[in-house]
Amino acid sequence: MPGSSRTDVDVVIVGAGFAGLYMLHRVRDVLGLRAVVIEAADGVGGTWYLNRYPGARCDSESYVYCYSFSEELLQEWEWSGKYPRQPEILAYLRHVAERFELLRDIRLGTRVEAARYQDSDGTWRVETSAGDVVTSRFLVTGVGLLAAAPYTPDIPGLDTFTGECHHTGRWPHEPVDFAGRRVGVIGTGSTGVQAIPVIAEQAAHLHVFQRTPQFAVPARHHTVDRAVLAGIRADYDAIWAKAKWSLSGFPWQHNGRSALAATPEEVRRTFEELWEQGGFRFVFGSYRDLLTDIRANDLAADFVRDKIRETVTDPDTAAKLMPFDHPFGGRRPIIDTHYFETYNHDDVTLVDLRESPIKEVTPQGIRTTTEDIDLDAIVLATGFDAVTGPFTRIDITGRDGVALRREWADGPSTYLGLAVAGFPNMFMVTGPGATFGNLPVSIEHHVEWIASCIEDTLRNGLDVVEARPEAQQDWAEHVREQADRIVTGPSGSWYDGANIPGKARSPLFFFGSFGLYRQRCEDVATRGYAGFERRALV
Ligand code: N01
Repeated sequence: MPGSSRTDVDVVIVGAGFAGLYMLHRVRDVLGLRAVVIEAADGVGGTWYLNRYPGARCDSESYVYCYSFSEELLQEWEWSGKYPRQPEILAYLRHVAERFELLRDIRLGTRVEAARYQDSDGTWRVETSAGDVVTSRFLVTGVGLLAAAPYTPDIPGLDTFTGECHHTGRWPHEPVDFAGRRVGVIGTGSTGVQAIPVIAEQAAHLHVFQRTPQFAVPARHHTVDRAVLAGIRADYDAIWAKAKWSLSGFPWQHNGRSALAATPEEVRRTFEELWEQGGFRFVFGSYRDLLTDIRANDLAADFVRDKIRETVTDPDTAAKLMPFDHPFGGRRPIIDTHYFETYNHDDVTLVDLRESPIKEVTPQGIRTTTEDIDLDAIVLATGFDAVTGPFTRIDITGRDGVALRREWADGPSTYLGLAVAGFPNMFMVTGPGATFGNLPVSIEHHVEWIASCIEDTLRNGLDVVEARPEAQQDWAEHVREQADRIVTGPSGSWYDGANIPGKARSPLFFFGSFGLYRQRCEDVATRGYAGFERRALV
């Protein structure tokens, strides 16, 4: 594959998480291009380097939360449990970086501050926090959906708090000891729900500050039985084939039936079985209309609310924990371990912020409209400026000096979540408008698609590849149609930007299936990268 000596490298890759590591391997070791990864953190791992909060664990099953591109890697890595904890995933990604000799082309501790497309010669100038500039033909972002852009709400007095205060997405590398301390956790999304039971075990008293109650399904975490693992390893080809063409990146589908056609007893039995199995099967391996027909969805929502009622002994607390304002799956489904049970402990108190909102943080703790709660530590599990935030933190300018931040001010628009009109030779791994689900499956797909597009462009002697505005417009409409089709679609969470005050609200994902999306990307490639303009520079 011909590189070009006009630039420092052929490809600059931003971020050294799942996406950046594989992208580097693909363009450097498979295509033979010169590439560098630039990563702000001091280690590889992306999300899993940064999110070290107590209880941090993946909620996709370990055997599919990994790369599939290397049979040797699949066969040699031993997962310890059904769901991998953060240190284990980080160890896995470090292993990948070492095994494929990636580290020599990764610049750690260096932030990409700006990336500017040069109209004159069709190259990118990437400016880093080290004060230098790297030039390249292609720019590929592997900035992730969340971790690069933690969100801290603007709560009056937060900076006056004299105790310890940490955002879960920027957790210290040294252990934080909550033993004997009064702790407050703000936020009950996936992160808070994972952290709360673990912090409750250590703290003298835990106050949970909840604004929106959430649906959560038990994980049923357990260690992996060696015999089960051997079976999985022997069957990996079939497992990946299923996952790649599935609804959401997992190797199973819904049961093909409508919840509305089943008797109440059958529905109950099906839900009970899935509840016992734990994890995302309850969401994606259940009835086919669970996420598309509000009447089917209500059956699942009622079932989960019943479980909360059964689990939480104090009826008043149970009532506060039950969501009624959004459909099941309308926000990102949460997988928990002993979350609702935690509220049965005497030293755990739920503060319902809808009844008594936070007025301010004081030097001693949190003041709500009804009481002062003294705390030694505050944990901000308050989420992220998701999907677009990691991009808008970088000053990216495309053709004619147009800023990506400005282009996306009213919500992002992309072609397939992979490219943006006006930003030639820039590709995004899991950009806005792509699928959302078991992310390593999306990431591998994107990396391979992008690498093939670059390869094909260079092989044809072309210099520039750019999404056409009309193709982008069509895709944006398709994304919106799919979001509307899902009755549980975005409803006031990071899924559509609603969690960030002032952020434009628009669907940030393609809510059609992974299979549908993969097919569309394959068709585009087969038709000579239809919807892209490719040209040689004269
Ligand atoms: O963030 P969130 P997260 N006052 O935005 C609350 C992934 N993830 O970090 O709902 C009081 O979901 C906010 O309240 P409300 C996963 O995709 C994956 O938990 O806006 N509360 C909410 O409760 C997940 O979806 C794993 O009313 C305030 C919480 O903070 C995504 O990360 C594990 C507030 C934020 O919830 C984000 O999850 C963990 C305020 N001013 C996370 N502002 C895996 O297992 C915000 N909140 C792979």
